[in-house]
Amino acid sequence: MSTARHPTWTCSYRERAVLPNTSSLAAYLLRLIAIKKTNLCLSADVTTTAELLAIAEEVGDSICVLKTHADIVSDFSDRTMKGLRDIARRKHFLIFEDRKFADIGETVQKQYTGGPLRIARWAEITNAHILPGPAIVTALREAAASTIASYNTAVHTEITASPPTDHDDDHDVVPSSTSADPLERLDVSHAPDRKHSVVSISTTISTRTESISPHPRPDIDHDDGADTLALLERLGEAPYLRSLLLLAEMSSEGHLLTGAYTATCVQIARAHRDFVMGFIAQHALNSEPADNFITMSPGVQLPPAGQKDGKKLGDALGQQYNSPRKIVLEQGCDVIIVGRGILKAADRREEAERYRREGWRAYEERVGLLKA
Ligand code: 5BU
Repeated sequence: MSTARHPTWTCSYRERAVLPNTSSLAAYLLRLIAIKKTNLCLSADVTTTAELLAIAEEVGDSICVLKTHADIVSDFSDRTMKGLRDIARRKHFLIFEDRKFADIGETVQKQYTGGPLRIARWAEITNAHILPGPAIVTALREAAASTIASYNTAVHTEITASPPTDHDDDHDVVPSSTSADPLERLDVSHAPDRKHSVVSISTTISTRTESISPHPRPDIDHDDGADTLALLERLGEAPYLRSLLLLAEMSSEGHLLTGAYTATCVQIARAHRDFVMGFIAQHALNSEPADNFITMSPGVQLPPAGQKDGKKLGDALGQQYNSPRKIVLEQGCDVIIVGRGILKAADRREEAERYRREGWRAYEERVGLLKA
């Protein structure tokens, strides 16, 4: 499969945000990457909420996506979800739960929306194997749509009020925010001991559906000299939408996601461009003119600072590593996913910056913004 000459290979992230067949969430991510100048995704493989929130806070400025394995977090709860969403909003990154769904449609819908993790509620992106066939995609898309419909509401809270009383402290029900993120909004059921007689809540429900005709954003897409913070402010919060990555290849030694399997994965993605944002793969898979899939690649590590690229890196359990340069420049991938390379560093913030710089440089070289 020759993909090297597909136009997206040399398109900037900004240019790709306005190509046809780009969903709103994909366009948001591409703009976010361009503004923050980072194609780095941190794989936050830690086992407690405290560690997860600490690492998100620590490296949040250097990443475009934070990848989680919620099922390894021993105390995962609403606090984890809310904490993550809060940091994602402040530091501007998307959340990707690496759930690797692989069951029949009926089951994956429940796994995606229910159980203790309620993934669809807090993770913009998740991923799936196509082993069970294409219905896994339609099932997850349907579940995502119903999650959006039930949570993507505009809540207007109004305090009516009651003649002033000498219990003014009881009148402090205020919307926590007008955020697009429902986890951030007022949850009256948790309001402590209110005097309901003096509070009236009115709720307006509006739902948005995913569009694959990107909206131009001249305030972001054209360089008018604004700095990163101003551009992030203009970009605003992530839309309350959901997207899927299909597992088209793995990084581990001897994996079976090859050849015809990978090609089928691409065909299934093309049939669901509104929901499938791209792939987990080791090389870019765009080959038809209409393709603008985002490829995210795990199995990325750098040799220790100061050491040259040398022998092939891996771990003792089948993981195989490539450098950001190989993955982005030579294989045409869009987002590098790094776990232990950053998590085990003495200074994780500095190490995340090192990966960010390497990934960004490889991208600039690929699209011709930097000479080799
Ligand atoms: P590492 O510490 O950088 O090796 O972590 C890699 C992460 O990416 C880890 O969470 C894996 O579950 C995940 N991963 C992977 O390594 N290779 C794959 O092919 C896929 C996911 Br799919």
